[in-house]
Amino acid sequence: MTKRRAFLKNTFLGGLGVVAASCKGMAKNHSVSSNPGDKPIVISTWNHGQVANNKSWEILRAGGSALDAVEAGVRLVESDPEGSSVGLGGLPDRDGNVTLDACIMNHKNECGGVAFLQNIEHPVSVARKVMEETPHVLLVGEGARQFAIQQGFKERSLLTKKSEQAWLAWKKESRYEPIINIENHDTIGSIALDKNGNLSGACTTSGLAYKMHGRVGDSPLIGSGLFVDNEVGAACATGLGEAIIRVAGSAIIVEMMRHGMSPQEACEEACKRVIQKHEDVSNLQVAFIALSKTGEYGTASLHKGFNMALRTDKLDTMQEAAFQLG
Ligand code: SD4
Repeated sequence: MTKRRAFLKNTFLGGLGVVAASCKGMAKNHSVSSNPGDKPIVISTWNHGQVANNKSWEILRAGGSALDAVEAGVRLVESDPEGSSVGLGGLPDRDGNVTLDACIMNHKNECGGVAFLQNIEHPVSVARKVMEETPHVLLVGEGARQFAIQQGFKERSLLTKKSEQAWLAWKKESRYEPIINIENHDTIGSIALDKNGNLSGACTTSGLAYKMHGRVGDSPLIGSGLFVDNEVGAACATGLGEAIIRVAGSAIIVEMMRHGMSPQEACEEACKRVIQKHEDVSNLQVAFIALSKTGEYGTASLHKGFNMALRTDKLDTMQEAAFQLG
């Protein structure tokens, strides 16, 4: 750790009334970490993050921008009909509608998002259009759909036979009980640092399966599902959106990094914050990934089971997150 980082970290933690030692040893497994100076680099959530990373890597290796890389990467996952929590084939809400949330943010703090969007396969690209073509940050529902059509996106049904059958089976009992880590393919969040040293991120999801109609999670919300500050670093979240929003998960990670924490320490501290703010976390999963301006990375979750895909010039691998609860 640099002297400056150590000084900033201790000052910041002191201000919070937290001792620096509390960051150490709180995770139940080893800390993943860091690789300063290794760029380009891309990190993404869950196993399907490797699919996204491979696409992003083609762009990054050729000298392309982090923004183009993360968009292209997560689009592949949006189009995979086997993925039950993103785009095509995503499990619907409790009334049988597939509703999508996504956002994107670049190295200039420009950002765009869509929420509660239906019948458009690539919400992340609509989010990018919101960022680039409108004076706004977030469009929702019917307005977002109309905007997408104006921008040339085609409508299609995103409910597949498989996701419809799963919904019909769920409807027999209609029990609304989100359960953690049932399947390892969830929201895709991706963060990249390109050859020019610029950071960007993207996040896209169909949200919680069988949610209330109209429910929006953290994934389209800048500061919750995703945050990028090119001077410092970027973070992205997955898991129960309501819990992530309550602590502004991605924004606080970037702020903690600004004040001297490593991406790993900041992700762990954000998990700790979620635990502090909830009475019962036994059935609540939240996970974060983070990347610094210098190419250090980290990942942490509340419960065991979350993993992050990592791609650099030397590495193409999955990393288990450090988890807080046994
Ligand atoms: C949401 N955060 O809509 C998303 C879902 C998710 O792992 O990431 N699940 O709350």
